[in-house]
Formats: sequence, C-alpha cells, structure tokens
Amino acid sequence: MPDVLPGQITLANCESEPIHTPGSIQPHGALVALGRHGQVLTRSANFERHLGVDAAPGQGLPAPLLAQLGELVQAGLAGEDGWSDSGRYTVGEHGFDVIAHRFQQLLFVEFEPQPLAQNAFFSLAADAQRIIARIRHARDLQILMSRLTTDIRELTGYDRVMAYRFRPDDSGEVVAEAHRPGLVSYLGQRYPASDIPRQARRLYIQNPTRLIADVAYSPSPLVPGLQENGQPFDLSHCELRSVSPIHCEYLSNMGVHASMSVSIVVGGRLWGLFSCHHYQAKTLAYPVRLSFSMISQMCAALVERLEQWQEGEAMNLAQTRIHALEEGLHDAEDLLAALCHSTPGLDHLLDCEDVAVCLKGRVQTLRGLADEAAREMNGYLSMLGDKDLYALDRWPGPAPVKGLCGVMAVRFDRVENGWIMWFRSEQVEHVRWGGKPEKIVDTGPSGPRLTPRGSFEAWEEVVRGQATPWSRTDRAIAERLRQALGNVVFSRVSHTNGMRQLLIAALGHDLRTPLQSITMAASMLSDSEQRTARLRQSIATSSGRMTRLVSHVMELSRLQAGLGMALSKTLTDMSALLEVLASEAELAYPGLRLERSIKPGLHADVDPDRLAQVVINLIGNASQHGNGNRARLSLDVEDGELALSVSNPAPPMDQTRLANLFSPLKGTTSQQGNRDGLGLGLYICDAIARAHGGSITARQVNGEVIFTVRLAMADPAS
Ligand code: BLA
Repeated sequence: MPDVLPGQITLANCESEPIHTPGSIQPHGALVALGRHGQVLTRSANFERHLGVDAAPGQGLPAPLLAQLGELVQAGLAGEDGWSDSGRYTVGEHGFDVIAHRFQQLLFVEFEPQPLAQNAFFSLAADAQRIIARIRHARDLQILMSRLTTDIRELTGYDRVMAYRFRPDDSGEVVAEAHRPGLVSYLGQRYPASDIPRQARRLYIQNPTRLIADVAYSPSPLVPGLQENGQPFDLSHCELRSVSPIHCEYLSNMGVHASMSVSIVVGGRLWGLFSCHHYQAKTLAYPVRLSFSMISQMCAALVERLEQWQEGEAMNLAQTRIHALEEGLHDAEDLLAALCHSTPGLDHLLDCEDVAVCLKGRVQTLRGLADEAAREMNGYLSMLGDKDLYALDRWPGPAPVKGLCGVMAVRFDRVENGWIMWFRSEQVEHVRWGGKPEKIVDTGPSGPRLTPRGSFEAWEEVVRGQATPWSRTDRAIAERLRQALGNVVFSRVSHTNGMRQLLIAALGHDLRTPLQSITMAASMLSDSEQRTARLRQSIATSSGRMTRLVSHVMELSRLQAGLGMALSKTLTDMSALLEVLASEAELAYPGLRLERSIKPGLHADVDPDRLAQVVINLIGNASQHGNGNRARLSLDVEDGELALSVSNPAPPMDQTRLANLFSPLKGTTSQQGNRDGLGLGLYICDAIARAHGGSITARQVNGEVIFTVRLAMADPAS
C-alpha cells in the first residue's frame, strides 16, 4: 500500500502510515539535521525556543552551539551510517542531553532539556547493574518478566509497566505487569496484531526505544519539511520522532498521558515489549532510557537462553514419558487399547483437550470428547496429502466439531493406517476476560475501537475458529512419539513373523504324526459295512487334504527360512507325465470334465514329482474355484519354451487380486478369505517354477482364468 498523508490516517489504513517520516517531532526537545559539510538541512520549528539561537538552513551551526558541540559534530560528520554518541552539555543557562546519530548520510542532533544532577547517573548505573545481577540466573520466564516489570517501574517511575509478548500470529499478550495501587490490571489480556501495526513492529526492531512525553502534544514541524531531493527526512532513529496520532488517541482513550516502550528483540525477531504508561505527562532522562534499554537487551539474552532451556526440558520430559509408554506396548495384545490406557497418557504429552488413537479403521479417544472429531479428521487425512504429521490451528472441515478446531495428527503405521491425534479447542475460550477491563474514560473521533475492550473484540474476531497454534516443541514431541511408535510397530511385526515361523515348524512336526495314524486307522476300517465304508472314505479325504496343507505349510516355512527348494531333476517326457496326471485327476475329481490338448513328445529337465505337484494343484484349484466344473490342460511350445497351461471358466478377479495370487498368506487380508490354502498352494507352485528357472503366470481371457507354467525345453537326443 502507498504511504498516506498524516491527515488521512484512519483505522482502516494505519498500516500504511509512514511513521518513520512524520515531518515533525515531539516538542519537549529540539532537532537539527546537518549535511555532509556541517550545513543545516532542517531543524524543528521550536529550535530557537529551546536553545536560544536558531540554526538557519544552509548555514553551519551557530557559534555558541559549535563552541560546545564542536567535537561531537566533527566526529559525527566523519562517522559512517550507524555512528551515534551522546553527552551532557550546557548551552546558555540550560542543561541538555544531546544525542547525535548518522543515518542516510545525514547527521541528526537532538537536544533534550535535562535538569537532572550529574551525580544521579552514578546511582543509575548502579541500579541497572543491580537489576541485571539479580536476574542473571533466572530459571523461569514468568518469574523473570514479573521481576523485571517491578524493577523497571522502580527505575523509571511509570505508573504501569507491562511485559507484552508477541504470539506467532503477531497478536500480543500482557504476560507480566507492575502498577501503582488503584489501577486495574491488564495482565493476561490479548490484543490483535493491528494494535501495533506491521511498520511499527519493523521499526521497533531497528530502534528499540520510544517515548511519548505527552499524548496531547502539538508536534513541532521540521522546517523545511523536505530534503533537496524532495524526500521527507527519515526519523527512524530519532528520539523525538513524532508518533502516530491514532496511537495517541488509543492512549488517551485509556486515560494514559505518557508512554514509553522498549523492544525485546530475540534472535532478530521482535519477541515482545516493555510498555509503560503514565497517567500524567512524563519524560524520562536519556541516561535512564539507556539503562532501561540495557536491561531489556539483557532480558532478551536471558529469554533466548531460557526458551532454549525450556524447550530442552520439555523434550526431555516428553522423551521420558514416551519411553515409559513404549515399555507397555511391545507385548500388548491390542495396540490400540494399550495406547489408550497407557500411563502416562498420551494426553499428558501435549497440552490438549483430548487424544484419539486410530488403527485399522478403529477409533478410540482418551477422554471421550473427540470421537466425532477424530472420525471426521480420519476422513480428511487422505485429502490433506501424504504427510506423516499435520499440525492444524483451524479445522480442515466446514465447521469445528464440538468446538475442537485445532488438531495435530501423526501417522505411526502406514500399513494399518495408525494415527495419533491431539485436539485443541478454540483459544478464545481459554483466555480470561475479567469483565470490563477499565472504565473507558473517553473515546476520541475513531470511536470505541481504540480502547482495550475494542482491541479484545478485534482480537476475538481474528482468532475466531482458531486453536492455540502448535509450537515447534509440540511438533518435535509429536515427531518423537511417531518415531517411537513406528519402532514399536516394526518390532511387533518382526516378532509376529518370528512367532509365525515357530508355529509353522511346530505344525509340520507335531501334526504330521497324528495325521498318519488317522490315515492308517482309517485304512483298517472294514469295507464290508456301508456305514464304515463311508466313514473311511470321508476320513481319507479329509486327512489327505490336511496332509497336503501341512506339506504346504512346511514348504512355506522352508522357503521363508531361506532354505530354498530341493529338486532332483531328470530328463522327463512332459507330454507323457501330463497324460498320466490328467488321468489321475479325473479319478480324484470325479465330476470334473478335463479337456486335454497335450502336444506329444515334449521333454524338459525337471523334478517330475515337483511338476506333478504343480499340475495337481492347478487342476485342484480349477475344480474347487472354477465355474461349470470343467477345465483344460494343455502343453505346447511357445517362443521356444514349453508352455503348460491349466484354464477354466472362473468368476472375474480384479487386477490386484490377480497380481497377488502368488504371494503367501494373502488370504488373511483379502476379503475372500483363504479357502483351502489356495494362497499357499500357488505360492509353492510359483516357487517350484522358479526353482526350475521358469515362471508361472495367471491371466483372464474371455471369462477364463489361465495359469501358464513356462519351462526350458530339453532335447531328448542330447
Ligand atoms: C504503537 N501500540 C503501539 C505501541 C504499543 C501499542 C505498546 C508502542 C508505542 C508506545 O510505546 O506506546 C499497543 N499499548 C498497546 C496495547 C496496550 C498498550 C495493545 O498499552 C495494551 C494495554 N493502534 C491501534 C490501532 C491502530 C494502532 C487500531 O490500536 C491502527 C489501526 C496504531 N499503534 C499504532 C501505531 C503505532 C502504535 C501506528 C506506532 C506509534 C509510533 O511509534 O509512531
């Protein structure tokens, strides 16, 4: 936005007010700006009134002034931008604090009348030293700020001293306060970012102190008001800079007559301000302001250290809690329940209203407040993207659910869709607003907006629907928990895999023997009696199927243990083998119509028993899973390889299922279940084909599913 002229400033455009070039100063002092050769470029209209002589533009400083200030002025003219110095001088009968600085090639010299006795400064320096010594070892931010507001009030004599801290959205909060008895407290109150507009916050980083001696002042204009190049004089670093009329109106609406503020700059960022009010006009001697500024710098250094230290402490505490939490999770049967009932609870890890744990589509909350919100959030996650951590201050859906609008969600299990979510409610609810903050003494032309009550309402407007933002530490803690839970999930899966191996080995050994006995016993049952004959048949069929399953399981266990597949290969007449297998299959599956298309005389170097296992398995599948109880067995040469196929009409399968047919244990996750160990059988077929250097594939063509095994051909003559 372009700069606006001083007369045109309103509540709506005050961010564009060029507060660094007001064209005037506060009248309790005088200012002169000198050019490169010491010639006067401008001075405040009140210059002669304060100093007894005028400083005429275009000429050097008048002799009586030069006699006193010659050295300071010479040093300033020789200095670079950023140079500054000050001193106490007597001009005529008056004492002045003279403050000089170089900025944009100009030398600014300011005069503040000062009756203060010289020896007062010694006690001032001692005061500042004492204050600093007392706070140097502060371990608690809140105590530090309260201590300092009291000390600063003692040092400066203001009626009220507040520590005002900026929040991440540039709104502010009064975090500590000292005031004379009888004043209402502003402690804990919140103000919107617009109360100290952006350009003011920027300026307060460059120039940390500012003083308003009397809000009802009439500014003393610079004469001339513009430089030769037509630009206004930049008073960013001047002590006497005239301040925004909007802000003066704000202060006088509060009944305040004078103010002073000193920035607290931490790591180049405006962390906060010490803001002082006085209910009468008041100036503060420059040396006191310097002490104040020094204390504020010391405060900034302490704040930086304390914040780092506090962050470290919070992380350590969280780490200890996460460790304790982890302990109980490794052996828990139900991870979700264990996460919800752990002590210390997940809700103690971060400041929140409630926590939800989501896993495999289940959702559970710790305090029962966020069930609905958690389910809704679960739905938004895939729309938000593919990150593992989301920290939202505003609800991602159309409206907050039960007032919960802040959520931080971390994903700890990608496979099972495991998330932890912390919820926060709207921050307005958390801010104490102790009734009417003060009697509004009066309101100026801009109306009630320029009062603390108006400010609070403006702030409320800004933060409506917004939760207290998740801090850097909050995110770091959530990330730590995410990693810890990720490890838990990983070790639980490895553990389950280990258990599965054990189970499989036990199955193989311990089940085989009783199965063999049952088969034996069945064979000894009498044939003569019809009832026992049926029984024998049924036992034989069932135990035969169980034996096959156990062999599959054993095979799987061998393969998964990396033992590979033992083959005894021999040159085999594949055509003959398939004819025999087809005949056997017709006996084994009496209802199945098996069509044969077997090209004769084809040979391969294979383990015939293993190949038989594959063919029987494929025909068995066709009989069990196919439609119409018919199948076709074929053998031919394709692209110089043997192609052995079993095809049958079958219900359509989607691409995922088709692609997963050969992976083990898929039945446990597929919706169709694992009927008769179909998964294991095909997994083993695949392993057999690959052990022969061949392959097995499945495809669907015209309502048929076709399994094809490809193998290298062998020449019987060689
Ligand atoms: C400046 N506004 C300031 C300053 C403070 C505040 C501390 C620094 C100047 C000083 O030392 O006085 C705000 N002061 C507060 C608040 C409290 C307080 C919140 O005591 C609470 C107890 N101000 C507004 C609005 C606008 C505005 C609505 O409230 C504009 C739309 C403008 N404030 C404004 C401007 C400045 C300012 C332009 C800069 C003044 C300057 O340095 O020239």
